[in-house]
Amino acid sequence: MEPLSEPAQLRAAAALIAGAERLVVLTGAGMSAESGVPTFRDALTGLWARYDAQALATPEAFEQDPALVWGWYEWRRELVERVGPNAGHEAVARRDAVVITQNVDDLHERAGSKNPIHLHGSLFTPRCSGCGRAAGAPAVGGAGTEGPRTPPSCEHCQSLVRPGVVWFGESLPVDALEKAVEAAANADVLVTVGTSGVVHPAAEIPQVTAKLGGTVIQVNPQPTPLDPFCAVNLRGPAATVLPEIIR
Ligand code: BJW
Ligand code: ZN
Repeated sequence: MEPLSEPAQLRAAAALIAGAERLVVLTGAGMSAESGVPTFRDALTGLWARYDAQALATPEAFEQDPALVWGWYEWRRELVERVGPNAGHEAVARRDAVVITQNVDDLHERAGSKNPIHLHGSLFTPRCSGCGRAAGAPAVGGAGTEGPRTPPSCEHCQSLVRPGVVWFGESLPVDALEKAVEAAANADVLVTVGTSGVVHPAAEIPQVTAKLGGTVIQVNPQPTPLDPFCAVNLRGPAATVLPEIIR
């Protein structure tokens, strides 16, 4: 079959989404890029340019240097608080869809999506690294400064408070993963947006839909390992493409 032209691909995706009865949207860091949140695998800027995000997002990094890791997450939380959802988040929120996100920001919620499934946790739910109790939401705002910051201690057991995110080697929250897989299995259309598709098990979610006969549409300026599972690959940015295909 001749590859469809770009406008034809956009029209095809829009028609598939308009006709979907059970629509799922799976998002990654590229979804929030145009809001001003750096993607995970982009070179970090400023002070953090010396660090590899993949090396900071581990339990071992927190054990070795809790202030470095806590400072990085506090800097990111404050950055997210200063920005807002983009036209892509808003387009997603206008449709009745199950939103599954790998992002630890809250931009889907702030755009109006109801109960997005957070596979990798949140910047806003710190917890004790010892007893696991919720540590209370961090104070809104902050200096926006870069650099190490000593994490608070748990008021029950004095262990250090850690970010409420899922690091490499840690299990995803069971209920979130179960809900995500169930939604993907039942979806007639799944739109995957702004994820490099290299982190598992999240990367397997589009395959669940494709293998069970659903249609997968991808929105990403770059090719990814998910390309072969996608009926339509739209090579563009989320904030431009999503409003064109979700009407
Ligand atoms: C745009 C755009 C625009 C730019 N518009 N698009 C099977 C095979 C191999 C390995 C494993 C496996 N199963 C488990 C593993 C180990 C590991 C893993 O996957 N490793 C691989 C990297 C090799 N997985 C785990 O450890 C997971 N746990 C687990 O499986 O437990 C059981 C187990 C443990 C050990 C062994 C086996 C089993 C946990 C994974 C947790 C991931 N956590 C992080 C950090 C969260 C906190 C934080 O944010 O700091 O989650 S890592 C990081 O990657 C973050 C992201 O959510 C995640 C995915 O990244 P994402 O969203 O795709 O972002 P990028 O930056 O990679 O890509 C951005 C994309 O956007 C690009 O494609 C751009 O082109 C695009 N883009 N601008 C649209 N405007
Ligand atoms: Zn504790």
